[in-house]
Amino acid sequence: MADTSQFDRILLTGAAGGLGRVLREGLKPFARILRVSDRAELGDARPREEVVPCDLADAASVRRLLEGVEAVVHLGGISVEGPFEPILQSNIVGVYNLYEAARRNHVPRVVFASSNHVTGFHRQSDRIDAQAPMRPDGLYGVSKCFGENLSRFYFDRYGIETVCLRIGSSFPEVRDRRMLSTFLSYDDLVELVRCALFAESPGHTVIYGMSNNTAGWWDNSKASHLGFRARDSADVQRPRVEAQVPPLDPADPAAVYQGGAFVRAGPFEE
Ligand code: NAI
Ligand code: 15L
Repeated sequence: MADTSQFDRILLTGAAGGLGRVLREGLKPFARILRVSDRAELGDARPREEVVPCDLADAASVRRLLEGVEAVVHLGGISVEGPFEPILQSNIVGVYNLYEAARRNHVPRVVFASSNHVTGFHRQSDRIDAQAPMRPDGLYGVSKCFGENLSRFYFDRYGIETVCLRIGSSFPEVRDRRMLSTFLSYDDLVELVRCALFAESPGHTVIYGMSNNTAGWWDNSKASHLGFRARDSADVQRPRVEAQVPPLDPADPAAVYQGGAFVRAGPFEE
């Protein structure tokens, strides 16, 4: 895949979500047709779009969803910590269905929205890279570990390339002090996904999704072959955030660990 070429058809799952709405526009230049999917309402198809509703937990539907697709940007799933059953269906069964459908439909590349919560129980005082041990901070993080490991298996066994994006915090603006380290601007998100789609032979690569934040905890040097260069930084928002958001008690686990409040979420089951 050359850097300047367009894909014929890209599938975007989770297209009704927060990041899906951003990438629904942001991916348009890269494909003749963008197929957008979600189990939530997506509205009418826009120019150069196909709208295909689908529940990721339904294997037969997911198999049809990937027909005729050259690349998948997989955002669909539960995006926060919570009870196990929905995470099981959307993130574990769902990602398995997606990779099985990719294998059967000969889809060569997936960009997988993983999460910083795969390593959320590393300390904020640590700098880590993608080879640091997985230390998920909840069931949601565990489900993203499953997705990353499944994608590794599908590369080693079937040659399906995946770039796993361990996204930090991608929102319109920095909301709290932790996000001064984890922030990924929407423009940088689009650029990161572009790099993941067009990189020459990425094989199986894991990269943290963050802007150029001075306080960042993650070293992406082992993913430099993707060519991702963040243009934005949380730093410019620091004065506003520090004026508006009081610091946490330093002993609060949310201030100690990279996963923030996720490390103390739940339990959700009796
Ligand atoms: P979101 O919760 O706004 O969107 C997720 C979408 O997935 C929703 O539209 C939902 O309807 C859909 N979905 C859930 N289960 C489904 C199923 N079984 N079948 C079909 N669709 C299903 O989340 P957001 O913020 O847009 O995140 C997108 C992806 O990026 C998620 O996978 C999330 O885990 C990941 N991520 C996001 C981060 C962020 O800062 N926004 C940080 C780290 C990871
Ligand atoms: C995530 O994985 C979530 O999807 C997102 O909603 C944020 O909570 C983000 O991590 C974060 O760590 O800020």
